[in-house]
Amino acid sequence: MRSHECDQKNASRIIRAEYKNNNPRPAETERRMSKFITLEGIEGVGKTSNMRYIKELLENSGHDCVVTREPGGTDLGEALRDILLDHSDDNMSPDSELLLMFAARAEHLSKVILPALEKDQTVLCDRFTEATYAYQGGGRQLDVDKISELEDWVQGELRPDLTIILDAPVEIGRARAGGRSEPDRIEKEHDDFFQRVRSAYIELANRYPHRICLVDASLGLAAVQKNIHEKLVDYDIVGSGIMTGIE
Ligand code: Z5A
Repeated sequence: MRSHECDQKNASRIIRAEYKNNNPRPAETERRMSKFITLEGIEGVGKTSNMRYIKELLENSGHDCVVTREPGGTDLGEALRDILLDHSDDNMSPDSELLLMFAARAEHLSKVILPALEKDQTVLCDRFTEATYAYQGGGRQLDVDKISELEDWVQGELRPDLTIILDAPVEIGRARAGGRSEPDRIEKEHDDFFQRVRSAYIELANRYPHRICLVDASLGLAAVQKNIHEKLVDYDIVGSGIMTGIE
């Protein structure tokens, strides 16, 4: 192992050890429901439209849910989100963009995600690190090893229990999102960029099928929700008999 990798691994271990010392985790047998679930996809595929549906399914299945988003979820994270998406800074370097995403994530993990998981709550997050692999890795074509090093440093061993990627052709997502206000700095990218983002998401689902799945988001909303429900059952997050008032 290279010495800087060694240093990073040690730093990560120390941060996690400090967190655990200050916030003792309930014994494994006491932890019943706590899951970390993330929702991903290119713009306009329906993440916002499906968050409430997933939350309701989880709550009807007995999960105590915390709903949050990235970049954002904390005061600092929301301030960084404004900087990241503000189209007045069109010259932000890809490395700065990557580091700001992880700065927001470090804050989000320490203030919101880890404390909720420690309290046996289920965290439902609109985007997480898979978005970084897709947008900064795929879209911006940054070195994936850099992202992986930051992921290990900031998250330690934590990965979502389940990531649902809503997948649809770029033209469908863009058409659905099209009627809204002025596009932000990332939404202003060209179709090629979003094609690479979509391909990176598909590659992630193929590489980690035990924790990442694709749902065809080009279908109508009712069919998409039925498929999301089936995935939550398949991955043992909710029972098959669980319904929502939305169905
Ligand atoms: N980003 C990054 O680069 N790196 C990172 O690490 C992270 C993020 C964490 C955050 O944007 C930006 O940050 C994002 C990636 C980047 N940039 N982009 N592009 P965001 O996640 O807050 O926003 P967004 O991706 O732009 O999401 P969105 O545009 O709000 O889309 P959505 O939430 O997926 O879609 P929606 O609002 O639910 O639906 C759009 C419309 O389609 C709406 O009118 C719905 O009624 C309709 N809809 C939804 N589903 C359907 C179906 N099935 N049929 C028909 N119509 C539908």
